[in-house]
Amino acid sequence: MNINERRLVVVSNRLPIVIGQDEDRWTIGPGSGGLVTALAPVCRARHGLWIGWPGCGEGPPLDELFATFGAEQGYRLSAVPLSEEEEDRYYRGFSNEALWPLFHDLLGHCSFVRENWETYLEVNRRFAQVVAGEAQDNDFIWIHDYQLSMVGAQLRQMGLDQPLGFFLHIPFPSPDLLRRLPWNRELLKALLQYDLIGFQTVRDRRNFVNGVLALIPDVQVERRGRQHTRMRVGGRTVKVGHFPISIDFAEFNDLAKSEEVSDAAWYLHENLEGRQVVLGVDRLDYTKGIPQRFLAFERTLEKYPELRRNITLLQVVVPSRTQVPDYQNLKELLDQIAGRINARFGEPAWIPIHYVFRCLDRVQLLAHYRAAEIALVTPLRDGMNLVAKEYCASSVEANGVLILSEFAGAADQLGKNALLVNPYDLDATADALFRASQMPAEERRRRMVLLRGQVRRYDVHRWVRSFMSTLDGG
Ligand code: GDG
Repeated sequence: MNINERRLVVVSNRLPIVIGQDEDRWTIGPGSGGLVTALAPVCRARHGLWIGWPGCGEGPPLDELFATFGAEQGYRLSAVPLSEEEEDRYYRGFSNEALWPLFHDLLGHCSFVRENWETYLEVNRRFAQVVAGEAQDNDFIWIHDYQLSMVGAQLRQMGLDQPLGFFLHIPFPSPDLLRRLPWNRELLKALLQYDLIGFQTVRDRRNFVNGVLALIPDVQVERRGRQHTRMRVGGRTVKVGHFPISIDFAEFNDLAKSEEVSDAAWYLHENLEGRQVVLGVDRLDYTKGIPQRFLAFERTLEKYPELRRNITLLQVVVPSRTQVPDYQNLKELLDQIAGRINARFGEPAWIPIHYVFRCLDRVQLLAHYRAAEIALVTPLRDGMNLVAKEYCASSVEANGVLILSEFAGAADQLGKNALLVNPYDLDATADALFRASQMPAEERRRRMVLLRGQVRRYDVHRWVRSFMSTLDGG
């Protein structure tokens, strides 16, 4: 059966929803974040099913809310409930304090606890049970991200033989780093149970293949192609490919042009008194390099005093993983650094860093993208980074400059026309900021037109098609 005729079942840690309460009425709406932004349009187009943890306890009437959501959004939801202890060990403990930092090359943030690993296995088995309960013969089951790496292996054990795909949204570490994980072989063997394993970049794909060859005996590379590598494992063929995720370009482009966004962008700029706006937008996360970004901005003001009063850093930080201690510490650190820099350089009529700690609605987010002359996207390490692509898609006048970390997956595609920086190099980042602030209009335009063309051509729909056709093809 052709993959396109199959029903799409997406499995991810969190369902793509936000449940809230309006007086005594429960409400449900679509969530935010990289994965949701990318997959919701695909699920909608294919009338699919999305399975995941609803992110709440037993209070809300899920059946009723899911029916409302299905009618509004055009795809169905199915919940995997988790107890508080499971959430703590599987999600906070193993996913976010072991895999997340290890896979982002930040070994110092890792803690490897056996009980957390065991709960991770157990919760992955529970996800597999819910998937098995919902599965039909004609499904294509697409599992997402590091929280659910073992679900495919569990499904195989339960006897399911539908095509299984896995996509890792975050980077995959080098074999040297992977060796640090006490359960590295179990993890690799489980991943090899999928039919197709997708990574964001060539480098992640190469790290995985090299990790398998170094740690798992009796696996052969059958063929190394441009788009994917075929590996032979216990009589089966597993494809390992790279598929840079993207956004719905047309959706961003259209909304960015709307009157609502144009007006909001104009007001935002007026409030900052016409100064050049440098924008940062990130989830609160130590991988995003926000403290280093503040320090690079400080270095810019030291090194290029002519920019003082003429430039403002507008940093939006979306609250995230607030239960994890490293994230609480990060929030305090950011308050401290921004406060110190503003006290050092600020004047009655000029605040160097405007730092907002909340989630913006979509119109405001796009207004921020449109209002900013420069986007400063400088993660220490990032699977892809959709903010970089959204900024380009929203720069409808093609006059923005993108400064991008060389350690974001997005650098592979956008590096040629962005200004690439090493976020640990404060001087180089300061120089890039200065260069961006002085860049002549025609150079800004030339670069941004090419960036927009790149994001338009390789949009999220192409990402899905390319993943599926690789699974289907030879
Ligand atoms: C993971 C990987 C990979 C941000 N602030 C607001 C807001 N956002 C939305 C953005 C964007 C998303 O959140 C962030 O996506 P990123 O790609 O930057 O980062 P992660 O959340 O870490 O995502 C990443 C991604 O998965 C996809 O594979 O690119 O590397 O880490 O879409 O628009 N949305 C709203 N208000 C905000 O204030 N509404």
